[in-house]
Amino acid sequence: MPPSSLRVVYAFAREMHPKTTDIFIQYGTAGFRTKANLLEHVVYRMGLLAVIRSRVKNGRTIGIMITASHNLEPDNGVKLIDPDGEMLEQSWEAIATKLANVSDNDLEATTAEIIKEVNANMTLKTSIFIGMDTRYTSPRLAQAAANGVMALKGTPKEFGIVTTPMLHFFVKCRNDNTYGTPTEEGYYEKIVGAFKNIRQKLPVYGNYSTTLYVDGANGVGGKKLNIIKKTLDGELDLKLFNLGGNGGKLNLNCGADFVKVSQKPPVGVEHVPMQRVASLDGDSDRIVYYYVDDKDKMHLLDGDRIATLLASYITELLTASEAKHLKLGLVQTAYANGASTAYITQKLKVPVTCVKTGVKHLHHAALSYDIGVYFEANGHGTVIYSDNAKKTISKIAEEGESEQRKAAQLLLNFIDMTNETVGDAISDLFLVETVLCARGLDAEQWLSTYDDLPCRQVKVTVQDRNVISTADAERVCTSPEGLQTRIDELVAAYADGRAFVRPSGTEDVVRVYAEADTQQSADKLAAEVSQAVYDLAGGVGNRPELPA
Ligand code: 16G
Ligand code: MG
Repeated sequence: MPPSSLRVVYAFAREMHPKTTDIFIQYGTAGFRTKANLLEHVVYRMGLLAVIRSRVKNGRTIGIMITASHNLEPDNGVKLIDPDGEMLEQSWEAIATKLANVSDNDLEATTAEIIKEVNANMTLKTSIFIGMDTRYTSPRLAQAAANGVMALKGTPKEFGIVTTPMLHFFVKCRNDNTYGTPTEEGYYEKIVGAFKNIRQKLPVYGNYSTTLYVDGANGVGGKKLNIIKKTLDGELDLKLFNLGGNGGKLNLNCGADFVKVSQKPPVGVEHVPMQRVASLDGDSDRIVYYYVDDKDKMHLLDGDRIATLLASYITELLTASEAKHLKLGLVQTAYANGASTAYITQKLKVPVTCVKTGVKHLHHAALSYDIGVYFEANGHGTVIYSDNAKKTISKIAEEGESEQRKAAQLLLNFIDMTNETVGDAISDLFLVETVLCARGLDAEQWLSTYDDLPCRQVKVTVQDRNVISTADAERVCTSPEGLQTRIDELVAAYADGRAFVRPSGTEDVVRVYAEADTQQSADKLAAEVSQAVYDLAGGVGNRPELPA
């Protein structure tokens, strides 16, 4: 397409979605994310980019999701979904950043330049899927995205309010119809259908109870579970809280991120001692569990716990179906509790890979196994199965001996219940419930599998967080000079001590993580490392204090 036919790109931009700020914005770990009122031009431009990306991919469908996940209501964000339902290819992040930041006057020329650079065939037909979370700023941004798509003669298809993982699923199904039907009904049919199917084969026994409380973070996940709930015939008794009504604010003192980081139960959830609660985040791609014991102490079952639960059950089914040659591996980040890694490698004998924070890194590493289980401690994760694994398991399900067949059939249901494109709180919830039911476990028994090391996460504000560089999956800090040496000295003073620092990809802060043999030590170590960051990396505001 010659640049002259891109006039409309500029006209749309100038008249409807002008760039009103000079603040530089970067496509980060999970797309662009900032105050909603700074995003309209960015989202419009991502509409343009989605069409270009689709045309580079032979007209295959690309997704645009409007969400700021677990951030509070005033924020919003946008990310692109690639044809197989995965995150946007990393090399395109710089292109997205460039397009988002040029002036309106340069937009037409930059768009033309990008089209040329990536060699997109602009005559191809293309449809772009658009979804959004429940924020009040989302509809307006979704419209800007659709306008961007239309400016380059793509066809937008809007799904309205959906969870982020649903949109990933729709994109995958649209480009590969063997995976499922690209509609909300298609999603329920596959994932919830598989759960109901497996529940017929696994009677409730032992300490497992079908009552599950859910903290919906006042976001989209709870609303969707409310739809699903009506179709569950006693297989699971969902009691839903924080559904967005009654003045509940999105992610405010509730949701998976709040529960994980503050290690406190969310507001708005009825308190029943020992009751298992699943807490989702605002766009429903994270889930953690917790319960409060009869002494009012909260016990967290985070992404590490879910990963180990799923990995051990899949291993059990692989052994029973005699498909042991399929290589199962687990992918974690530096945030994984040291005790979980020890348990996985030493007890489960499952290999572990550690990668940088961010789903795309985990997903990528998981692809190297026949069956890759990946989870961030924050509750984002899923399981992915290679074609070879699926074929092998299907064959055993048909041709194996009776016991092998049974296990392989359960495994096939398990695969269907999994949203393999990305971490999915709803899919993960059904997977966890299946394993707990199959093993007759209550939350306390699940927790007793191994003992977490106490840990603490804190943030430090510095002038420029990019002065912090890391290596070795973020476990070593390579700049500023002297910081790692200081961290090593501090860590050495604690039993089971471990600490690392990294610049956040979603907030203008440096994150500090510490663990040690007692909570007091973990808190103290985190505070000491924070002081080191403050001193050596240009801290601003009050110097972090040591606990009394
Ligand atoms: C985003 C990432 C998540 C990561 C988090 C880290 C996706 C879909 N989400 O939420 O994986 O754990 O960022 O945030 O990639 P941070 O860089 O601010 O610590
Ligand atoms: Mg999220």
